[in-house]
Amino acid sequence: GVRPPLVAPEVEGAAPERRRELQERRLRRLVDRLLAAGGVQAGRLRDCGVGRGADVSLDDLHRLPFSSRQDFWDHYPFGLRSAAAEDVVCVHGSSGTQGRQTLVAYTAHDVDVWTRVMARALGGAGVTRRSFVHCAYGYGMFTGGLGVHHGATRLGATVLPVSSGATDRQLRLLLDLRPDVLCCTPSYAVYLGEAFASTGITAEQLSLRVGVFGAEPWTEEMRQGVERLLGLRALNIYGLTEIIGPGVACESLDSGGLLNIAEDHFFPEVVGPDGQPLADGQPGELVFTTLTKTGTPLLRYRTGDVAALHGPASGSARTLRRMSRVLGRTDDMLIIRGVNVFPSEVEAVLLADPRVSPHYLIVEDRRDRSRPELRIAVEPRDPHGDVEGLERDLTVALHARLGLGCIVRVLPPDHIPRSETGKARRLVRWDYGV
Ligand code: ADP
Ligand code: K
Repeated sequence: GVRPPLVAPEVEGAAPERRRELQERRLRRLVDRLLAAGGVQAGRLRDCGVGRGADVSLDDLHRLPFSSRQDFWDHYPFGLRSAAAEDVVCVHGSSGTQGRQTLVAYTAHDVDVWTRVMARALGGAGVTRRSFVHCAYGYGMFTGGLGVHHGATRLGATVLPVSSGATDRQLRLLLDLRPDVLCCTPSYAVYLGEAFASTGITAEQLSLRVGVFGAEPWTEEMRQGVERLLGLRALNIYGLTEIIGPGVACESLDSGGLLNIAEDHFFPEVVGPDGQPLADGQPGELVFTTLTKTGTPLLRYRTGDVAALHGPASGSARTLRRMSRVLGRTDDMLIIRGVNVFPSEVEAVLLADPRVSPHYLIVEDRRDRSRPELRIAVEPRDPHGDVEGLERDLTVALHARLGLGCIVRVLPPDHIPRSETGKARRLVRWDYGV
C-alpha cells in the first residue's frame, strides 16, 4: 500500500511516552487557563478541589468534570469563551443537527491549530503541493469547507472552494479541472457519482484519486459504493465544531481502516452511559479535552458520538492513537420494542445487498405507543427488479442482524429525497399527533 510521508513527523511519529508528557503539560496549562477565565468550567473545577493546573494529572482525568453541548446552550452565545473578545478572529457554528445553534469562538492560535491538524489529515491522504483539491463541503459557519481549505492551503495544494450545491457546475468543473482530491460529505459524493453515471461518464474517465469524506456517519458498505462510483480511495475524516471542526481524527492511506486522532491537541476518552471510562476496543461516547485551544477550550467535552478507541497501527510510522468510525450519535440511537439500533447498522444491512441503491430513509414510527415500528424505505438499483423478493430478503437480513422485525418498502427510483447540500437526513420520527 501507499505510505504518504508524515506532514509533522515530530508529532505524528513521536514516542507515546514523550507524547504523554506533552499532553500532561498541556492539560495542566488548560486547567490554569480555565480557572483564570472564570465561568462554568472553572466553577466545576473548584468544586472538585482543583485550584491550579498542578493539581491534576492525566491519570486522574476521569475524576474531572465533563462539559457538554447543554453548556453552550445555557451560556449562549459566548459564555464558554476563555479568551478576551479582541483576541477572537472568527466564529463558527455547528450545523444544528441537534436542534439549537452552538457558537464557538476561535483565536488566531486556534485557527493555526486547526490548520495544522487539517494539513496532517490531508497529508495522510497523500495530498501535496502538487494536488488539486475540489472542496465541496459547505463554506460558511459550518466548519467543513474552511477546515479543508485551511489545511490544503497550508500544504501548498491548489484548492477550489466550490462549496456545496449547484451540482451541474460541479460536474463540469470536475471534468474541466481534473482534480485528484475530492472533499465533501459521503452522501454528496454519492450524489455526484450518480449524477456522472446518469450522463454516461464512468469512474475511469474521472481524475479523482482520493476522497476525504466526513461530517456524517457512513458505513464500510457505503465506502465501497462510493469508491466504485467515483473510482477513488475513500477516507474517513471526523470532527466537530465545538472541538475544532474536521481534523480531530482522520484515516490515512496507511492507517489500517481506523482514524488517527490528533491527540496532541485533542485528548480522547470513551465513556459508558454512567460516565465511566471504557477500555480500548469498547464502543461508547467519545469525550475530548482540547489541550491547546485558547478561544473556547473544553475539558472532557461529551460529543454524543459513539466510537471505540484503539492503539496505533502496528508497524506504522504514525504513533497516534486511533478511533473506529463513528457508529452514530447517542441521540440517534433508536430503541424499538426494547432493541437498541443505530441507523448505521441499518445502512450496513441495506447496502450489503447489491440490489439496493445508497438512498434510504429510516422512519421511527411511534404513532402507536404500544407497538413502535421501524419502517425502512429503499430504492432498488434496477427499477424492473423483483420488489417483493427484495422486501422479503431485506426484512430477513435486518431481523438476523438487529433482532428486530422491520417494515421494509422498496420505492421506485428517485422517490427518496437526495442530499445536495451537506449532511443527509436519513432518520425521520413519527410520533402520536404529529
Ligand atoms: P452538528 O452537530 O450540528 O452536525 P457539526 O457540523 O459540528 O455539528 O458536526 C459534527 C458532528 O458530525 C459530529 O459530532 C458527528 O456527529 C458528525 N460527524 C462528523 N464527522 C463524522 C464522521 N466521519 N463519521 C460520523 N459522524 C461524523
Ligand atoms: K479580532
